[in-house]
Amino acid sequence: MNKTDAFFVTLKLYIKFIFMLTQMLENILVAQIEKEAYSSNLYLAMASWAENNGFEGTAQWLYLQAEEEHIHMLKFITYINERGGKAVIPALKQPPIDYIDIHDLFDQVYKHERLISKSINEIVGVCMEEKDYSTSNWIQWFVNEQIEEEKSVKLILDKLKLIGLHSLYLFDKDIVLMRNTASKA
Ligand code: OFO
Repeated sequence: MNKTDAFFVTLKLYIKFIFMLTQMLENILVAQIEKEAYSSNLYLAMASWAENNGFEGTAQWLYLQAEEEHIHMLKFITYINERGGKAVIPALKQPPIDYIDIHDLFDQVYKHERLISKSINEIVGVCMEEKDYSTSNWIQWFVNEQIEEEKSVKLILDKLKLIGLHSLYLFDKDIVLMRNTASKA
């Protein structure tokens, strides 16, 4: 390593040290890695159930959702490491494999998203307690993302309520379209 490289490596380490996460924030962000990873696995399990029960559109929606959750997990991993923390990759419990019907499945999605919103809000709370305004700023993306996700799942649940057990074929065809429309809005 030449002198210039060594200078920049030291500077990078110094900046990392100055802006290091507090232990409390690091712990709660690491805990969130597990929640995002579990969300991804949960939606994969749901997608598999949907595929096995003839809901191909719903399966596609859930596979895309699982991918998004995986990306969320990666965001937490890189942020923790960039801020001088240590991202830990967790072991995960197995998500449920059976659902009563499509209504039950989306009920579970909604409940799960509400739990995630709660934990994101808890992170915001810790940012305030620890006066870490950079992380507070960074986590806002997730606050907004949760608002959008809860909104889109609520819309699906409302649709399902309206159609009851009829027209599920059309619902299944529509659902991917609903996702595309929401992401363009
Ligand atoms: Fe459900 O979104 Fe991740 O955070």
